[in-house]
Formats: sequence, structure tokens, C-alpha cells
Amino acid sequence: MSEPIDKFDHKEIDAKWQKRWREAELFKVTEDATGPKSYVLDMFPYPSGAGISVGHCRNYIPSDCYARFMRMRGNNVLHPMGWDAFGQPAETEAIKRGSHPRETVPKYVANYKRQLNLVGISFDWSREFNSSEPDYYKWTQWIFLLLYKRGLAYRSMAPANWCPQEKTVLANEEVQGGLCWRCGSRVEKRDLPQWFLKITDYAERLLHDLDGLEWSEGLKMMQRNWIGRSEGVEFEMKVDGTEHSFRVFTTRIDTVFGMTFCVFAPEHPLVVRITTDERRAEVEVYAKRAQALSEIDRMATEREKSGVFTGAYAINPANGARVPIWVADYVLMGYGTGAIMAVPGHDERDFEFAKKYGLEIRRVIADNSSLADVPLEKAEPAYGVMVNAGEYSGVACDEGQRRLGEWFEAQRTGERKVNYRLRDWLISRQRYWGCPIPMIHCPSCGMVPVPDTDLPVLLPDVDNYQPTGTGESPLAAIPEFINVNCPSCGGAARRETDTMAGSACSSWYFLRYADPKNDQAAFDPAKAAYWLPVDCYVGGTEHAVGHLLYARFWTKVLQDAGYITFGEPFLKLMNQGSVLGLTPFRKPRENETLSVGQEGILVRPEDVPSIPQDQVFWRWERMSKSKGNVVTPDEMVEDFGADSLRIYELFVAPFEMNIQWSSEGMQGANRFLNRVWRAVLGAKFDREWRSKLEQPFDGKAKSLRQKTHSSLAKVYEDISGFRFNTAVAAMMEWLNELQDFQSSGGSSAAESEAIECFVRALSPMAPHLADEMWERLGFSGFLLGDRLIDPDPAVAKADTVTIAVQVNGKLRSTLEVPAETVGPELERLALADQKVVQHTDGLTVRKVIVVPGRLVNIVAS
Ligand code: ANZ
Ligand code: ZN
Repeated sequence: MSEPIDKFDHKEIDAKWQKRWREAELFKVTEDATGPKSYVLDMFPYPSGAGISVGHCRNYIPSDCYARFMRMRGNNVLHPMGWDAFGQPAETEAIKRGSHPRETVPKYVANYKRQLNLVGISFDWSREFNSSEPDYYKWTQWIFLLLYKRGLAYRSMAPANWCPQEKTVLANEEVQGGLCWRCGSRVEKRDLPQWFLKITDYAERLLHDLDGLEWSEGLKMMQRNWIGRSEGVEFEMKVDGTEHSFRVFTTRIDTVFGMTFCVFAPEHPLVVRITTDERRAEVEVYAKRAQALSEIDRMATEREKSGVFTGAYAINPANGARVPIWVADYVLMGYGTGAIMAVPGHDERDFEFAKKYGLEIRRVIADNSSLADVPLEKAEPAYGVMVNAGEYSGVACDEGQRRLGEWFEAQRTGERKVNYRLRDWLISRQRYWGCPIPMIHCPSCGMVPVPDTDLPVLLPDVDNYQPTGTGESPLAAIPEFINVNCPSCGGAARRETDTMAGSACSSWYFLRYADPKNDQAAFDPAKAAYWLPVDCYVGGTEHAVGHLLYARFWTKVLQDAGYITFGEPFLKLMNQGSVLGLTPFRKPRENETLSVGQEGILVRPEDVPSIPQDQVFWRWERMSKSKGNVVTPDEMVEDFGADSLRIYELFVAPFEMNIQWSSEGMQGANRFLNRVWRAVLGAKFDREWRSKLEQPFDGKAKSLRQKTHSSLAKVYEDISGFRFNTAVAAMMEWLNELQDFQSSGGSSAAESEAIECFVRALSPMAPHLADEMWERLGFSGFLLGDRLIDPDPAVAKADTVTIAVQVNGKLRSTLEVPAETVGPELERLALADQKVVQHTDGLTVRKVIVVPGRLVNIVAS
């Protein structure tokens, strides 16, 4: 090799191999029943105009390393990519720039794709699709209709979360802390007819099946809490002196004797009927005010409680007591029955409320009966025994719950019930850039689904796709779109003008990758059965209760309808940490105020020089375009090459941890790869090393071989477990040992073995450089198409010793074993030894004497 090998030329190497991979269609896969498969999937990205940052790469690079590794371990790997192109981000972007999403999306997609290729991600682009193409959304509509036909889609008037900025409704999952999760506006309530999907029918299964998933406990807990299962009793109460009655739900029926008042949600329909005339004005004012608040705000425990008395009373069915009925916003209409029995002695919110309005607080639970009259300083929600509870006094809480539940059921005035906090999924949006809901409103037939044969309902072009702000989609302004003939009676009818939220598109895309070009069906069940479920899903935790719950729901529905045989889409889920960028802020000026949690005013990096030094401070913030702290893979690849970026992102920290971006780290990664380059190509490589392993090795060569095989084992184990940082660290140590060996002048089959094993193992991490070195070592083809070398556990073990094996005192065989091999293992190995078996043939083994590290003597007769 005459060329200089001091440093590798990353530009030339990146371009050369990316071109060759593309031309060879190296990443293309098809079903192959002869071996195991592995489906490695990154979450469906929105192709935004900003392109990807090194922050996004924290997801794509490790999952690519894993996918390449799985393939090199003999799996048929599906690693696809596509675009979640419908929905708010594309539309917001398009509105801002006055361009049509149909034009901007392909541009953004092309840019994302270019960037991902730049980093050498091994996506099978032949399976690429985007969710805003009719070929795709036809099947999103088909699944919607499947849900409708199965009674799982319905339209109903609902107080919806309304984002005044985006002029659309939001799902509960899109409201965070009372704010819109995208634009941060305070969410309002509006009564609008909306489409819902009945995810609540699947609450129990969604909860139960979490147990079998290989997801982080934290994420499972978030889903469990979101589903919010609680067991309790729902029972009926009479309004004193009227025919009216209402129901309440409680998880603590054992506290029913401590009910000293009841509370209705302000929206409860009975409120207007039972409120007395002299209380009416005050109640109405209160109810109106409550309407403006979000559920989240209303539930917040730290908010001061407020409420008004209705003037009416209810009867406690357990003891006949007459209790006042109040209205308060901490009771929600959407949960349980929208009315509660208030037990201030044992419920914190009720306690606070009773204190404020001077209502009675009564102890009905205590650690033991002798404490029945101890006054309550605060609500004591613990379990113990019932006290001051008539015939139930002295009864343990759990027994009391059971008996009271039975009592209500026997009376037929109540029953034990399971409640879920999970609400039905609000799926309609009054926005243009989404998948049209395939329904028709007919004056004579009512709601009529678009026949499957008429799908897709195409999204028409509009002149103005700005939201109308009236709660109607811009599609309502297009006569050619809305006017249709009813598929059932043929009469004049109107199309539904709402579109589906983007989360509909991402609820089944993982199935489409199995069969992306199918125009007869959403997917071929056989292909889905081959590729799915997804074996390894990689994405952020921000989707914990949105996407990850919806996708599980649709999967279960498709399973129930017989299209697939599995009920969980993502067996293993890995959540990457974020990349933080150093972000400049300035101190607020005198006339400026900061909102809660805000430390300073964000400034653009280019403005920093013009601000007085003592006014500027820097903080680590999640990388995003809006923060002006983005580093692009383009810059990094330009300066250091794709593989340096890959190594840096793999090595910098455990996969799930946040990292602070550092350019010095990039240089370190680049230096490591240059060392690899020199160690591999500066040696005399002997392709025939395998045939020379029989020769005796000296101590140094022996220890290099041990390092090679133990490193292989460690690297494979770490990559399998998503511990990429320690895998790279093991490569670095291994390289050190190889370099030590080389600088001490050693050269043998052990060195060539180390080099070949190293280059192969490096391939999933730094594929460009690995393929280049592979070629320069005299091989051809691509490492990805080849296998990784299996570590030899015997060589991997620290030094071996030779054990003499005697039969009745005569040396019959020897064992080559790791020095630390213990007695019972030596005995087992000795007895299984071929020569020993021959010499004990026909004899009975009477005794085995083991001297660890030296010999085994078998006494047989
Ligand atoms: C009396 C009681 C006594 C309660 C006690 C709790 C403790 P989870 O566990 O989340 O399901 N509740 C019921 N419906 C409500 C609504 N629409 N808005 C606000 N609160 C409501 O919560 C169930 C408990 O929350 C119920 O049990 C009820 O208060 C309250 F020592 O009833 B409990
Ligand atoms: Zn009709």
C-alpha cells in the first residue's frame, strides 16, 4: 500500500460508499422465511422545513447501528422510513410561508432524506411513503370506516379543547398543563360536534397487555395512569323534597357515613333544576366562569377551592342524613357521574373545601376503634377500621367496602363499578391539511359511510386553507367537495368536512411498511404476519400517552377484525435522550416580566455581541430551531465525516440520557477513527490468518487474541442491549491493545485476526470507514451483507491452563481450560472427554479426585 495512510479522507469515503450502497440496493429487503427477521423502526417523523439536527440523529444513528448489527448477526432486517406529512406542522409552516403544503412537503421530505443518507442510515427507501399521499390515506380512511362499522367511531356534541391560535380542537393528549402542546396558547372550551373513536372500549386490554411489553417501567406507568383504572361503587341519591335523583361514583364507599355534603360539576344537567330561586343568580355566574377553565386547571390540587351552595339537599342512603348540595369546579363533568359524595374527613379536596365554607368534617375511619373521637387536622385518606358508622362501626375498611357494595346491589340503588380516566379519542380537526373523514350526511338517511369502492375521498385543492375560525374546516367552502349524492338513497347530501388528526395516520403506518405498494388492501396479511410486530421501536417519550396508546388501540381493532394475529404493535421500545445545545439568554429589562419558570429572555446567537456582557447568560436547552441552538449533521459531516458523527453520538452517553452537544467530542471521535485507520492499514494483514491459529502463540499474541474475543462478546452484548456507549468504549480499549501489540513489534495471525474482527465489528457503527478498510485489506463486497465473527468463549476467557486427566492413576488425556475453571466443571469436562470415555468403557466410575488447575483422577472399576 503506497498511499499515505495518516488520515482518512472522509469526504471521498462517505460519497464513494453511499453511492455504492445505493447502486447495489444494499438496504432493500424482502420476506425470507428461512431465517429470523427483525423489524427495527424509528418513529414516523414530521418533515419540517428546518430539516434534521444532530439532536434527531440521536435517534436515527443508534437505531441504525442496531439494525445493521442485527443484519450482520444473521437476521432479515426491515428498517424503513417514511413521512408523517399530514397535520399541523406542515400546515402551519405552509401558512406562514404562503405556500401550499403539497409543494412544501416534498421539498422538506427530500431534504430530510438527503440528510439521513448523509449520515449513512440504512433505510430501505423502496418502502418509503408519506401519509398525505392518496395511496396511503385511502387506507387510513378504510380503517376509519372499519372502526365505524364496528361501532367504534361516533359523532357527538362535546365541549372540546379549542386552541384559539391554531383555530382547531385538540385531543386531551394534546393539552399539556392547560396549554396547547404545539403553540403554547391557553386552551379554551367550545361546544362543537366532533368525531370520537371509542378507545375506552379497549381500556382494560390496553392496560392489561402493558405487562407483556419490553418498555421502560416509567413509560408503562404513564400509560397506566393515563388509562386510570379505579374500582368503586356508583350509587343513587335523592334530592330532598323533589323527584330528582343523581348518581355519584366513589372509590371509598367505606367512607359513606362521613358524607357531609355533595358536590356537582357546574355543567351537571341537574344544577339548573335543583337550584333554589334565591341561589340561582350566584350559581349561574359561577357555572359560566368555570366553563372557561381547562380540566387540567380545574383538577390542579394546588388551586384554591371555590364553589357555591345550590340551596338544595340530598339524602345519604346509608344513614338517611340530609346533606347540602354544592356546585364546585373541582368536580369534573367528564369523569364518573359528574357528581360526588363529599367526605371531608378523608378526602383532601373535600377537606379544603369544607374548611373554606365551614362545612362539617366527620371522622369515619381510624387506625383502631379507640381513636374514633380524635379530631381531624387534615384529611386522612388511609385505610383502617370504620368508626362513627352505625352498625358498620368497628368493621375493617376493605370488608366494609365489600359489604356496602353488596348492600347497594341488593337494594338496586347502586353497583360496584370500574371507572377509567381514559376518554374517547377526539379525532376530528377543523383543518385543511389532513385525511378527510369518509362520511356523508344525508338529510333522509342520516350518517352514511362512503362505500369502500369510492375511497379515497380525495383532499381537494383550495385557494385558502387558513382555518376559518368558526369551527368549520376550510373544506366547507368548496361546493365541489361537499355536494355529493347519498350512496344509500342517491339524494343530495353533504360530505363531512372535518379531517382526521395526524395521530390517525401514525396509528397504522408500521403495518404499511410491510407492504407499502399494495393498492388492493392496506397490507397483505401474510406480509404483515411475517414482519410484524415491530421488534424494536425507537423514539421519544413525548409520545407516551398519544401515539403509543392510539397505535396499540388500532392494532387491537385490526386484530379483532381478523386482519392481523397480534395485539401489540411494538414489543420493545427504546427512548433516546435529547441533545441539548448551549443557548444564549439575556436578563430581563426593568419593564419586562418573566413568566413562571422562565429565567431570561431568549436571544439569537448572532445578537449576543451587541448585548452588554453582564446581561448575557447561557443555558443548556433542547436543540430546536426556535431556540436558535441547532447544530446540523450537514456541518458535522462536512468537517469530520459521517462516521465521526456516528461514533460521537453512540459514545457520548447512555442512549436514554440527555447530552450536552460538544464539538470537542466530535474531534475526539474523529481522532479515534484515524487511529483505527492507521492501526488497520499500517499492518501487514494476512488474509489467511484462520489457518494459522494452530501455531503456539507467545504471551503477547495470546493476550491480544483474548482481548479480541472478549471484546467481540462485549460489543455484541452491549449493542443488543442498546448500550452503544460502552460498546464503543470496548472498541477503544481493544484498539489500544492492538496498537500496543503493534508498537512492540509483534506481528502474527493474532494481529490479522484482531484486525479483521475489529473492522467487521466497527461496521454497524462506522460503516463507511469499515467498508473502505475492508476493501483496502483486499476483500470485496459490503460488510453489511456479511456476518460478524462469533467470539470463541474459550479464547475470550483469561489465560488457559492444561489439566492432566488420569484414569486409575494413568495419564489418558489433557484438558485446555480457563484458569478459573472450578472443580465440578473440571469433573464434568473430564468425564465427557472422548479418550476418558474410551478408557472407562464398561467400568463404573467410583470416585473422581479433582485438583483444580492441575489434574483430575478418575477411579473406575
Ligand atoms: C368519596 C371519597 C372519600 C373519595 C375518600 C375519595 C376518598 P379516582 O381514584 O381517580 O377514580 N370523584 C369522583 N368523581 C369525580 C369527578 N367527576 N370529579 C372529581 N372528583 C371525582 O377518584 C375517585 C374519587 O374521586 C371518588 O371517590 C370521588 O371522591 C372523586 F376518602 O368519593 B371519592
Ligand atoms: Zn340518503
